[in-house]
Amino acid sequence: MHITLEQWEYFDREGYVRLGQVASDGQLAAMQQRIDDIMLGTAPVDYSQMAMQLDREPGTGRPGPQSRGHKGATLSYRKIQQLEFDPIFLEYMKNPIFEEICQRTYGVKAPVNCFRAMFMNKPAHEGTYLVWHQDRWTNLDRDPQITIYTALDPATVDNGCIHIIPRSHQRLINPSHGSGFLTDEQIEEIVMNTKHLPVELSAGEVVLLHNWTLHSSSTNQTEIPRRAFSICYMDGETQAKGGGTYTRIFGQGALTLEQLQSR
Ligand SMILES: O=C(O)CCC(=O)C(=O)O
Repeated sequence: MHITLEQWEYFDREGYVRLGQVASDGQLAAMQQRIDDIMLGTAPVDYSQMAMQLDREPGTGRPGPQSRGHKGATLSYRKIQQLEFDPIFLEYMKNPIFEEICQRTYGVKAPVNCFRAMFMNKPAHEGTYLVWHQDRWTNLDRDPQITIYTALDPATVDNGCIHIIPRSHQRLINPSHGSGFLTDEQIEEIVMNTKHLPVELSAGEVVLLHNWTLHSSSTNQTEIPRRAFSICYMDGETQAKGGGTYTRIFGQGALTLEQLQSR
């Protein structure tokens, strides 16, 4: 599988492009099972490495803190990060088509790190509204360019698929916000007057997103969970203010599955 010239042209113009099914059936099933096992606390992973956030904190009804460690056996997690420390997810992240995308973006021999490998979930009949934003972070000395977004379940408007604004990747809307979120006024002015595109996906389908493409997502009105795996790859030379260690995925010094498994 390769990205065609037409797909690259489409991505450059629109700020996203659909890549179809990338994972094999077996790989998709393994990721679906593994993420549930991680949530249920039964996966052979180092939970102290992973940031895990409940969709609703008991007692408050709001999302819980995003902090390291397991928060209880439930499928109602909102977000789980550091999935690069799981061999099943790491293997998927190393797919040659993703390497090809990184090489086109960051250079053929450039080292590429994982900025984040994140599970985003809208549990059945739950989920939280995610405000319109661009994926960028002011603590980094350069912006990551690409996110590979894989549906682990069918994603529909009714179960809270992401919505995007095509062609919004040409400029930063709110450069002073630490993580690219829009103000209420900007949402009113830009988002309300522009056509949104719901990105409905089948399980296993992948969309490549430019990090500056505006996106948002809503709650889940159905009994079908909306699980997704989002990988943001960044230039391996990126420096973070205050330090920060990131896992090398492609290029010299890349973490191998064997190294991960022998930890
Ligand atoms: O899955 C979602 O609802 C949002 C994900 C997101 O914001 C991202 O992958 O950057």
